[in-house]
Order: sequence, then C-alpha cells, then structure tokens
Amino acid sequence: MDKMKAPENGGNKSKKIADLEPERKYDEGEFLTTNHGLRINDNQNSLKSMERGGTLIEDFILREKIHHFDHERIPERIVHARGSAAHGVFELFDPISEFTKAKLFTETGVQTPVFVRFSTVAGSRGSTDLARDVRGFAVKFYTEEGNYDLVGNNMPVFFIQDAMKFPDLVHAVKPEPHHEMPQAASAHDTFWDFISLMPESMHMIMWTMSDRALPRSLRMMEGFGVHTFRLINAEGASHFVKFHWKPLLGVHSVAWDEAQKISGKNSDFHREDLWKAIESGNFPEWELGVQIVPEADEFKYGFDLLDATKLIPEELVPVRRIGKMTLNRNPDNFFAETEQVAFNPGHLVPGIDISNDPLLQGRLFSYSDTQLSRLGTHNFQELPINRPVSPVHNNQRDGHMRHTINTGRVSYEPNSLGGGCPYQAKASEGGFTSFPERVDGHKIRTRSKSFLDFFSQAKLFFNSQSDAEKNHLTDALCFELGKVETIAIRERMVKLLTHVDKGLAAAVAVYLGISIPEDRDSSLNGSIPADADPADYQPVESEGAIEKSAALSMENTIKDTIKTRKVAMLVADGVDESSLLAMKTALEAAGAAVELVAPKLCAIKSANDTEFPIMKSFLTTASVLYDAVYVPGGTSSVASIASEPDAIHFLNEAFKHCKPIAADSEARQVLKETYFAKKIPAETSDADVLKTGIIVGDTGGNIADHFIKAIALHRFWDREKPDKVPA
Ligand code: HDE
Repeated sequence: MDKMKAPENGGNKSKKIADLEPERKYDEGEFLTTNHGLRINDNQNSLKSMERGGTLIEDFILREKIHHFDHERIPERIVHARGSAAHGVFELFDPISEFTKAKLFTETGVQTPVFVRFSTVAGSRGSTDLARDVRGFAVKFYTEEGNYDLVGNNMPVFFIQDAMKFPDLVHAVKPEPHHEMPQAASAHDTFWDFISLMPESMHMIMWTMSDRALPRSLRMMEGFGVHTFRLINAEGASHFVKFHWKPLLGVHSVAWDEAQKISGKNSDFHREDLWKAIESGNFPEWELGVQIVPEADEFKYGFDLLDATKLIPEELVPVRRIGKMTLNRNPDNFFAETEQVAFNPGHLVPGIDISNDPLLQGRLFSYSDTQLSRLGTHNFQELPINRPVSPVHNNQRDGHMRHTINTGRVSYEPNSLGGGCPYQAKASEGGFTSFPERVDGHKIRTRSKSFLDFFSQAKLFFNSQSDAEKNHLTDALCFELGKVETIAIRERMVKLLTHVDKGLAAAVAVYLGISIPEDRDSSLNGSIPADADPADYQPVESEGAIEKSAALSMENTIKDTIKTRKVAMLVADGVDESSLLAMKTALEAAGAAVELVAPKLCAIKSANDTEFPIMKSFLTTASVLYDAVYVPGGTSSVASIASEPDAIHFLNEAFKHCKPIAADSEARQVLKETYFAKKIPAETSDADVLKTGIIVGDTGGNIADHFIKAIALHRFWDREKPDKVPA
C-alpha cells in the first residue's frame, strides 16, 4: 500500500467541479420516476376508488411524493441564515514559505477550488439583502491537504470579546421574542439595551453604523478573518496573522434611504447582482492579503492581538497581497450547495493554526454542533459540497444518512488485520501538528485586563472617516436609537458615545432631544468577573494609538473603473438615436451595463424610426436599482420624459442618493423639471465632474468621458447635506 500516494488530481483546477459532476442530475430525455426508479405513468391524478371517489391509501406514488415534500425544509442557520454563494478558484502569486508550510500559500501555479458564501447575519432566510448588518464572507478552500475554511466577515472586528456573550448578542439583535419583530434589523430596544451595557462593542458599533453595513454589491466589499491566527513554517516557527480580502472593484456602499427602498423594490438585490455578474462573465475578484506579526511583537501595539474587537492598523503592519480569488461559477442548486455547505473555523491545514482569542476558541465548538442540528447528522461532511478533494480515510463509522460504504472488517486503530491502515501521518508526511504553545498558569474564568481598551479603536475608526461618512454614521445612530422606545437605553448609548467622540454624542443627543451628558460614563457590566473590584476594570486607552488610518475610509478606495455598474437611460418614442447609441456604446465599452427605461414596456421608435426593445418601465424598476442615469436627446422623447412624473421622481431620487446624472444638451429641459434644476452646470467642465456629478453636453463632445469619470467616482456624497432634495 502506498500511503504517501499523491491525492488524485490534487490542486487540479477543476477537481471540485468534476467531483460534483456525478452528483448533478440532468433530466433531459429521462422518464419521470419514483425515488426507487419506478416509471410514473400519471403525474396528474391520485389513485381513487372510482371516478369522483375517495383517494386510496394504497397510492404509494402519491404518498412518496407528499411525504418527501413535507420534509423539504431544514432549520435555517441560527445566524447568517440568508446567504448566496458561488464557486471559484484561488491562485497564489506571492508565496509566503518563510511564514507557513501550507501548500495553499507556498505553491504558485496551482488553482485551488473554492466555494464562497456571503450572508447577512440577523435576518431569516427570506429577509432582505439590504439590511443594515454585518456581512458574512465564508470561504472554503478545497486544498490537496484537506479543506481549509476562512469563515470571516466584511468587517475586521466583532461586537464581543468572549464566546460566552455570543448567545446574548444574538438574542438581543434577533426579532424580539414576544412578537418576532422587527425582522433583519438592529433598530430596536433589545439590541441597543444589550449594546449600551457592553462598552466592548463600541468599535464594532462604529463599523455597523457606517456605510460598510450597506454594501453596493457583495462584489464590492472587503473580507476579514477577524481573529488573529497563527502561521507555522516548515521549521515549526510561528507568526501571528490577520487575513484580508481586497475586492478589485473597490469598496462601495449605498445610502440608507436607498437601502430601505431597495429592500422593497428588490429584496434579492445583492443575490441577483452576484448571480448575474457571474452569468455574464464579470467574475468577481478579490486579492488575499496577510498582516504578519512576529511572535516577538505580540505586545508591541498597546492592544491585545487576541482581542477580536481590535484591528491592526495597516499603517502599523502593511497588508501583503499574496493571491487572487475569482468566483466563476454559480451553484447549480441552492439547497444542495449554498444551504448545505458547512463551514468551520476549525477546518485547518498544516501551516495554519488558531490563536488563544477567546471568541475564536468558542467558535471551534459551535459550528459542527449547529450543523448537526441543521443538517441532521454528523455525516454532513459527506455531502458533495462539503467533501474535501483530498482522500478521507478514518475509522469513524455509521450514523444517519451514511453515504460511504466502508469495506473490510477493521474500523479501529491500531490494527494488524487491516495492515495497520489507515496510518497516522508524521508531520513530514503532511500530518497536522498543533503549535506547541507553552501553557503555564491557573485555570481562571476572567477577562484579561489587556482587553479593557474599549474606545481607542472606535475613535480611530470614527476619526478616519470622511465628513460624509461621519454624517452617515451619525444619521445611522439617530435612526437606530430613534427607533428605541426606552429613553434610558438612548441615554446610556449617548453616554457611551461620549467616549468615542463628543461631537458625535452631542449630535445624536440633540436629535433625540436628550441632554448632552457632561460626564463620561465609566460603568461596565458583564466583562467584569463576578468577584472582581470594578475599579480594576475601568476602560483604558492604548498608549501610542494612531489617530487616523486611511484604509478605514471608503473614500480612499479604488475609483478607477465603471465595470459592471448599472446605468439607466430614460427614453420614449422619438429618442435621438445617435445621442442614445453614442453614450450606450461608450459606457458598455468601459464595462458598464445599460438598461433603457421607458413609460411603458412596448418597444419605442427613435426619431429616425429604429425600434428599441424596452425591458424596464418606471413601474417595474426604480432609480435605486442603478448607479447612474442618462437622459438622451430627441424632441418628442425629451418632451415625454419631462412630462412624466415618475421619470422626474427617478431623477430626483438619483440626485438625492448622490449618483452621477447626465443629459444630452437637448434634454436639459428634463432636468429643469427636477428639484435640482438650480444645480445644473451651464456647461460641464472636468472640475464640475469631480464636484457635482451632473453632466450636460452634446453628443460628439466629451459628455461620455465625463460621465464615465463621474460613475467611477461612485457617489457625490458632498451634495447630500447642502443640496438635500425631497424624494
Ligand atoms: Fe459565526 N456562526 N459565530 N462568526 N459565522 C455561524 O455556524 C459563532 C463569528 C460567521 O455561510 C453558525 O453553520 C459563535 C465571528 C459566518 O454558512 C454558528 C461565535 C465571525 C457564518 C456560529 C461566532 C463569524 C457564521 C451559524 C462567537 C467572523 C456563516 C450557522 C464565539 C470572523 C457561514 C453555522 C456560512 C455562522 C457561531 C462569531 C462568521 C452558530 C459561537 C467573529 C461568515 O455556529
């Protein structure tokens, strides 16, 4: 027996896809059958005692069909229930063998298959994509050394420091138990009651109240491993590591008003965007980055690396980009793949190990435990989407729904009857060995004092935001706390905010009509061990904390592409064909997707009688579903659009949400009907494009170039407060 045999097709780029192939069912040309393969002769009628007679219990075909149907649903995930996923590949371009022996991060030229599931956290499976929430970003790498799961979020920190508080956090944010409301929302009393008593959550609250909680697309958000992990190299040396996913399209968000409207217009907005991008060959891409900290620097930064409410500012430890992930295939079946996939932070490969982060440690128990109740049996690892591409051989046996037919009489080790197989692997043979961290102390149920800095990084985050981002964050707190009915909770929150920024606390207090607290509140609660002196557990601040970090503001993200952005063109009969086509061609050449939106769904005719099919009308779509709007010329088209209230609302809303708007000079008349009529530049210059995002010009001039530049900038947030319009 060759126990060192290389895994079949290990690392082959299509291995996982090929692996799934025998599991896929194609029905073309096949007869309809029962589950045991009997061909069905009548799928329309149950078996009856006579025409118009009662149904016979002997109808085993009907019983099987209904019996299977009755059990189609399984429990949804307790958190992260609403998700969407895709297959893809990861390819390393900068090996880090000096830090890890994981083949995934040392061998270039290998395409490792991945399956990635994005999710919201609080809402149920059928809730909306655009909830204000953290997004899950879970990646399963099918490596030749076994599955490696990086189960992260789109925010680099978390609400709590210790797994002990997770059920409390989740109970607080989920719909309130007496009436199961509100769905997929944190704006209610129980959430803020808990948060106002958990000062350690303040950094994460800054993130969840920021625009990061409202991604424009799943393809335009970052991912983070959150915890500090370990990398172990071939010599057994350990380095701490934080993982980052950087989207190549940049990090972009929508406005809160827009998010709420999208939830009504298309609650599958993110899911559909991901699906369509992949179907159209616009494969989403991220680079994987690592921040590496030598063991010797563990205590260098003034905060504890084991504390999941802290990030390592990129100014202190730069992110080294080592590989690229591309999502290139949609799942074939939502249930079999997206719903049944089971991630686990404890799915590691040699060269990657966990740290003592008490949140991470709790997660190691939770995932397989919850999957047992969700998927019904410990054999969920055998489901096609969960099976590794590397061989599985062990003495674990039986259980509900076992797929594997283990052969032979030996299911124990050591054995002689099976030739000693399966063998243990030495480290040199790829066997996993845990990092032999020295442990020398007393068993204790406590919070390390090095975790007591609750506010330095909340401040760092707030201070690093642009003015527009600060406004959004302030508005978000006003909205959320404005929905809280218990005044004492609002007051406690405002007191906590004073620790982050007095101006922020004051703005929220004024909005809520409560007095601005003078004293900073230093009350703490659950973080204090029951028998400890609270004086020992006062918040502290990191020494030498940096004031600002450019990487924390989305203002500084990539803004050089309009690839996959959606542009609406408002058209009617009589549209000027050249004005429409010149812009459409330019936008599509730059990678954007253009949709014609008209008063009705019937085809329109241009001024010179060319017919354009119309797939979207003002009834079936809305400006919140687009990134930018263009109004082409053509006398009668312009007149129809100018007199169509829904078209004017479309433009007003696009303006309110700070989107680029362009019009052919002939369509200036349409913009005059809007609330932003006074803001329209007489002629658009480069400087105007950067400032206003409103572009008017002649076809043949540089209107298309200007519009493309403006769309790449994404949003003109600065227009929001001074130029507020009712829409
Ligand atoms: Fe999770 N988390 N989590 N979590 N988590 C689950 O596992 C849990 C935490 C994350 O698309 C559950 O299979 C505990 C941090 C993602 O299938 C459950 C604690 C981070 C997903 C669970 C945390 C995450 C989950 C529910 C604190 C970012 C969705 C269903 C100790 C690093 C994965 C399931 C998917 C899912 C437990 C905290 C990310 C209950 C106990 C921090 C992306 O096991």
